[in-house]
Amino acid sequence: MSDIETRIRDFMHARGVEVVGIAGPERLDGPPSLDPTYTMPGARSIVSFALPMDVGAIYDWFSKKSQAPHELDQLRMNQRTFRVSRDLADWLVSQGYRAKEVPANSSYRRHPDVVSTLPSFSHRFGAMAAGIAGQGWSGNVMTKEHGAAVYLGTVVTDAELASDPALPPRHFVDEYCAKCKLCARTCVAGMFEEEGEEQVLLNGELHPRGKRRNIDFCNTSCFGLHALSPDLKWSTWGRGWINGWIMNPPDPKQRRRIRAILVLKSITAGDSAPRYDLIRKITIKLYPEEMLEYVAPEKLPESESELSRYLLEHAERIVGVIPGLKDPYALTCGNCALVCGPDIKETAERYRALVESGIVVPGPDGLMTRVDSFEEALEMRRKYMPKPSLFEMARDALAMGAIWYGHYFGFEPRSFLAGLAYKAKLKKAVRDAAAV
Ligand code: B12
Repeated sequence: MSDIETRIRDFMHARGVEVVGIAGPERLDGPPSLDPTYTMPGARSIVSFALPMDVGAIYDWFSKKSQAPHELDQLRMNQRTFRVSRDLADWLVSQGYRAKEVPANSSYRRHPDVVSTLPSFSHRFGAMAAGIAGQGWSGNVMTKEHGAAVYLGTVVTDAELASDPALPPRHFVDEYCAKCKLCARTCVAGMFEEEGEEQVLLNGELHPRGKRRNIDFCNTSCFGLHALSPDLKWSTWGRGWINGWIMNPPDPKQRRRIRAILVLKSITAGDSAPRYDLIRKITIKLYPEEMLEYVAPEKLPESESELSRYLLEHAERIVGVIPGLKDPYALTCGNCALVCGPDIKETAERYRALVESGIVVPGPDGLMTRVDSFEEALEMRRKYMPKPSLFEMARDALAMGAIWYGHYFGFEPRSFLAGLAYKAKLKKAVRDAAAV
């Protein structure tokens, strides 16, 4: 019988997963979110895998042709990574090991700052440790096969597995990003810059990425609270604009002010809680396969307005999102990952599709509508921007608080201490590297 590592790969390939890697016990030294025992006590190794995003859906998204294909891809593929992970974990158990899948997303450790979003396990760091990916400039990890436009999954196990070879820490940043960095220009809030690196310490090696200016910039644009490009020429699919940031980029160091704007903007949108609940539920809960049958391509209505109604019903009735959802399209950005293809030419193609696509704003029928200019967008927003009532805002703010504080508030001494130890190691490694 072939070794367990080969049988794991065969199991994954049989399920259509081509990009799969293994990291054994000696390869799991890094930030606390690379510790598999947090997910399953006694875990010793991980299996990491990546599934590609639908590239056609990315072009529909960037060119503002339609939001739906990529939203459906996110729904289907987050459930698929979860399903494949669960199946692999069950199979490993049938082989006499213990194993557990890591949820696709939204499984954060409890923390006094509920928006710190420190994961139970980091799929990114797992993918780097298992040799299937390397850190890219945006902080997303890149695969040789699909760039950063992938969905990641991980299974932890108590099996002592042999590790696959890892990529050199600077592989993508030096070989690819140094000639590209278009991801930085796709971020409407400028979460990271084109110049200036920061490091992550993994297995004694420093892995570079673009220096983050303020992670709340990503929380803001990725949650659709600010959607307009700095040059006012294109947008994400978000409905929100932060007027104070138009032609006046915010100072990333004003952390409290930016966090306050993020919170205020999200609790006055009127539907933030059901939108986040939708993102959370499709990434942290594994639904029965029937859940996806309802959104099988052949079942979907043709017209955008009927499709929007159909997916809204799916979110409410089948996903079970809390009341108050106005549109089924909870995701609005992800540009920095979606733009990043298997080669620089493809990335440049996607970037062009985005920046030449114009601006989308709420239109007459409540659907997002594409316009060519900032002036037209202003006019459309004046006419059709939804204005939630005070009651809707208050209900939504309470629901948002209940979700975030209910699931993520607290203090975990183990994580805190592990974080301090990691930070000290990182500081020393950066200092030593600078001294060389
Ligand atoms: C939290 C989170 C977010 C947050 C924060 C992102 C961040 N910190 O990087 C927000 C909401 C902003 C976000 C945005 C996006 N995300 Co996200 N997100 C996650 C999540 C849950 C964890 C990310 C992570 O690994 N954080 C840990 C590390 C990377 O964060 P860090 O800032 O480097 O940590 C530093 C310190 O905090 C410390 N540290 C690390 N871990 C820990 C733990 C503890 C306890 C302590 C004390 C300290 C500590 O060390 C690090 C520095 O050395 C994962 C799912 C998962 N479970 O892995 C998805 C994931 C990373 N997201 C993903 C994607 C695609 C996106 C978006 C493109 C939006 C989208 N469409 O989904 C953007 C990209 C933004 C960007 N450029 O990073 C994909 C990534 C795919 C890829 N190719 O890398 C993932 C893997 C989801 C999936 N299953 O595919 N995301």
